Amino acid sequence: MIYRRFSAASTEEALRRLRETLGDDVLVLSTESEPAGGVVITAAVDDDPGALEALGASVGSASVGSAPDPQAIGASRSDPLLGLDLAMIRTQLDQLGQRMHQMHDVLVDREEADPTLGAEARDLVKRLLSSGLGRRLADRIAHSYERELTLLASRSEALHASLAEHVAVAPEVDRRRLVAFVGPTGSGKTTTIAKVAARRVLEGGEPPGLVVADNQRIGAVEQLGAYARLLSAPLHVARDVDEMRTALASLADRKMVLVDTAALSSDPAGCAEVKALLAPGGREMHVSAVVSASCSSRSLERVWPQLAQLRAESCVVTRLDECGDPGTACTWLSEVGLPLSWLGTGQRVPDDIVPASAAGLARWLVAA
Ligand SMILES: Nc1nc2c(ncn2[C@@H]2O[C@H](COP(=O)(O)OP(=O)(O)O)[C@@H](O)[C@H]2O)c(=O)[nH]1
Ligand SMILES: [Mg+2]
Repeated sequence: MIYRRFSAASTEEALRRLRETLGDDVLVLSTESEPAGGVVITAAVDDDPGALEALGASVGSASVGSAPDPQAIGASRSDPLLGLDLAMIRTQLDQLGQRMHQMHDVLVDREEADPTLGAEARDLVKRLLSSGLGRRLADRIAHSYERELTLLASRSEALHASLAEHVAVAPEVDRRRLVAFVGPTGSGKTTTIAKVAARRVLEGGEPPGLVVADNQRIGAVEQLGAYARLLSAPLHVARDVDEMRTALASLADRKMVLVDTAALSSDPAGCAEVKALLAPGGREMHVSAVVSASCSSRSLERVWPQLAQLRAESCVVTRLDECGDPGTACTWLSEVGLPLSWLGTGQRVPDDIVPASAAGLARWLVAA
């Protein structure tokens, strides 16, 4: 993310200047009035402006669109306004991350293994812990694994069965007609909708109806609109409850309708607004959380009350490709009792999404 502050005599003027500088795909973080008059807008923009185009270009193709090299981006950026050397900060964060991993490994090795587990199950615990899974959950999975090994033919079957017992999956979400995606900024809501919609079309299904209920992100309509055009999917904008009612009524004959929402932040008013906008969907509306696998357990815990308020029933975990450690998200899901629906494994639309399954989890959690 690149952050900028724009001051101007009026909000309109500040917005015009920030759009001229950063383009349309920016996120307004705050608008403050100056004591002496005028306003200051703080905005953020993804530090990979080419990503959206790359995604758009790859719809319908199996091979186009690869993730940008984060090192290259970091090395080429500095922020004169904030006086930050972003490349240096990135390097230091990388080094810090590596040291934390080393410390984590040392601690895991020192932890007392459950003496009731056999050697193979203890080894499984170690592998689960190193992909970020919580100790208690890892122990429970390992106990199930030992039991399943005595019942099932192969180790992988035993592993899948033990994972399925403790981390719920809900792959049938894509059979729901009306699904809204909610979650923090940049978690991948819009991209997930594009992936799900594009998969549906590539499988020969009717293009899903798309509804943008995101008043917060400048360019939100254009972002989903680009996919809607490519997929010949009807797109509706719902800025308020009446528009949502109208949008849902005109999409009533669609077999699938996907609703994009504004990002959840620490401001509870934002969550209340999302809730009000989704209300016309009634009981038919399935609410799916979208969180990034790179989120810390603290940020997941922080966002949970809002997801619970919105009655999230399942969860998409994105950015497995970047994080490689889905254990933190899985532990949180099992604690809050939210089933996993899809795994986001990259930026490409629609290739980089897989319905959640125990086998898929095993691949990411223990490379099995
Ligand atoms: N590497 C990676 N990037 C992703 C994934 N899902 C989304 N993104 C990227 O994350 C950024 C924010 O995604 P977006 O869908 O706009 O997030 P939203 O704010 O929740 O709607 C975009 O650059 C996406 O390409 C994923 O699974 N892996
Ligand atoms: Mg979005």
